[in-house]
Amino acid sequence: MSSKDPQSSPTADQASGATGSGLDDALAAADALQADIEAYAIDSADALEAFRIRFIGSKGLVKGLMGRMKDVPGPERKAFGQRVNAVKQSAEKRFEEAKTGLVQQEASAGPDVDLSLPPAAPRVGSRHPINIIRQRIVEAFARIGFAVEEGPEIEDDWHNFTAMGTPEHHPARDMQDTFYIAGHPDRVLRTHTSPVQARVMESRKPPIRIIAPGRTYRNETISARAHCVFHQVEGLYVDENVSFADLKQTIDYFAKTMFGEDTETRLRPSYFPFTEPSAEVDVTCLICSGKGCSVCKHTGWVEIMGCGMVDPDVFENCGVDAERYTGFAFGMGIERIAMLVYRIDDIRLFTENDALFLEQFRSES
Ligand code: 2NM
Repeated sequence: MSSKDPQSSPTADQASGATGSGLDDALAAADALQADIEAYAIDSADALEAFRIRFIGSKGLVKGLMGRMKDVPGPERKAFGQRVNAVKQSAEKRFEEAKTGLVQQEASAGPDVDLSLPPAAPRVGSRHPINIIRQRIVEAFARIGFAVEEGPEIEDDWHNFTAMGTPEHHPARDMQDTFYIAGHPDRVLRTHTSPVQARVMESRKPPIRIIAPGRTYRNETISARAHCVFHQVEGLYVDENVSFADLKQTIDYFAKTMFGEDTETRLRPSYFPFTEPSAEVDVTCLICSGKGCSVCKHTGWVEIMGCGMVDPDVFENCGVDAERYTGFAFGMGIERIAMLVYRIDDIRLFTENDALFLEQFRSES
């Protein structure tokens, strides 16, 4: 055992041998062993265990020194016994001190961590799909000179309804459709972002070329297709000689930028209180490219927005000279566009904050 120990020394090993003669030899062996005990390097748990086996264990060198008792003449055995005891105690003391030192060293080093390793990649969140689509819409219009405008979500009746051609007893104002602020009959949660455009027209002279993205509210029964909180992007272009052809070109540019160069656009006549004429915009189905599928209900077309030429009454309400200026406006639901782009079949997913749903948009952030 001792020959395998890297710290074994020939001097100490003699302590276990019975080659010496008399008290002097035995005491010399005790001194050598004492010196070895003091010099032994204990810098690890393994070294501590090796120390214990070598010196204190049942087959250790202290035991071996004890075996020399028979070589010591009778009258001197008591003194030698005391010497062996002192050696034994010093070995045990060193053992305990080294053990305590190692435990303290370990505690102050903390958990078993390799501080040279690079840190684990931080888990970052992903952008919300509504935000991703909103930004893509905004960027498409920014490229052709539209500036972003924002406004309050709590609106007054004038900007949300009256100025927009929705008079006092219009069904859209019904409690069933609109959230009114309790105790404030004149205040509503905006039902569209059109009041943002109304405020810009009131405060600024044409040319006006803006888009108004933002959160809107309608008192709808929540289902897979409808929610009471949703998002819109509306656009407005007012200047001299703005025509329906400008509207068509702008819409066509947007559809191709948003959904791909092969996308075609068609307009169907429609009605809005704030535009005349008004139209609904369809694009060739982004899923089947017009061949027919369940998303386009086998028509090859999907509706993406409404638009029209701003009604002169709306201009007059907002202080724009309707004799001099014309303009077009459009509006779309961000949820609707996001559902088409990402093939999401339930609008409620946008507000549930299901981590597995949201994580799917990580790569787009
Ligand atoms: C739509 C459809 C058609 C619209 C009109 C206006 C304003 F303020 F200029 F009169 N803003 N947005 C508009 C026109 C919105 O959403 C489906």
